[in-house]
Amino acid sequence: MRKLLTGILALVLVFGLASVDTAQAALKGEYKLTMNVTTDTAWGQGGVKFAELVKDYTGGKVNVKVYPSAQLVGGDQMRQAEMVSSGAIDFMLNSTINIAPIIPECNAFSLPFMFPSYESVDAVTGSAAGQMVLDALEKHNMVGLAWGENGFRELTNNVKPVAHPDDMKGLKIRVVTPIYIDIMRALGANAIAMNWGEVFTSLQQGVIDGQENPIVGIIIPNKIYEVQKYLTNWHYSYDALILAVNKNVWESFDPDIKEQIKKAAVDSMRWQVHDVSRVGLGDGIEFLKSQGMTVTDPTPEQLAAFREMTKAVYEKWSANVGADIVKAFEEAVSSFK
Ligand code: X2X
Repeated sequence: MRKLLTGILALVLVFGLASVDTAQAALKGEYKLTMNVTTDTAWGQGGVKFAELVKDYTGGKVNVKVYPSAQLVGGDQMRQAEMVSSGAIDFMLNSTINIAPIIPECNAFSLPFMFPSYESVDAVTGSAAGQMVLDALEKHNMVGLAWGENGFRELTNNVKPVAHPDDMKGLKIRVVTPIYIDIMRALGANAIAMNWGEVFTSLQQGVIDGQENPIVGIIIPNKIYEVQKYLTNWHYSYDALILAVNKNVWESFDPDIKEQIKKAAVDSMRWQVHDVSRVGLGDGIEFLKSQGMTVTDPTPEQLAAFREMTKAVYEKWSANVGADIVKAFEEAVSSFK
């Protein structure tokens, strides 16, 4: 009897330890998260917050390390999604713009003048329309955990105030993705494709005249006002962020860890959108003026002219995105106009 009990105890111990071992072996010492911006941008702060909350909610079991400034991809921001898809990188906090070359559904956010307000953005990201984009990630071996925000992209340049498409003729504007190249060309500008990491120096050296990016998210933290004189507050395109993870990495987590990481994603991104990105827009514009920038708010008629000139681009790229997603976006947007 004693022998039997000892035997059972030994078995329990061996199997007990083995199962603890496998659970722990499944966790890596470090999970890499890529971003192509610095940690002091609104976007970057969201990535840092996510890593902190993951550590907190998993009781230190999961360690996410943030790699900013596209350092894991040699500065090539478009490669991040591909590397998370293949598993070479675990997590990304990435712009839909940078994901779109492999997942065209992401271009739905970049369609010119799609969103009139933040409410209309939230109507998309908080509904089945946004879910359609996240589902598209799954087909590429990634799981979308939460939406973050880079923001409405505003135009800056060094040549003249831009209030109407006529003002854009010949301006050399840096963009990063094919849909924006088409938009800039439709408006008469010369579009130049370039990674974000090279933009500040190129503006400084006059290689380009202008660029487009969100005010609070990017223009202020990157001191773009030091090398740009004019800003056009035209909300021509909205830039959403997706916090995503490689699917095999995701499946390797047990249900408790999944729940804790999902909560860290939702909480950190809610904070990033509502307490960082959307705070201080009015002050931000005043700040840019105090730094010597001239800020132009196009009139409704001028905005209509921009919209009219980019209509063909909207139609062309809708086919690339997929008619069903564009329709779902348009319906969500019009419910909140
Ligand atoms: O490259 C840009 O303009 C940036 C930083 O906004 C993106 O990554 C899309």
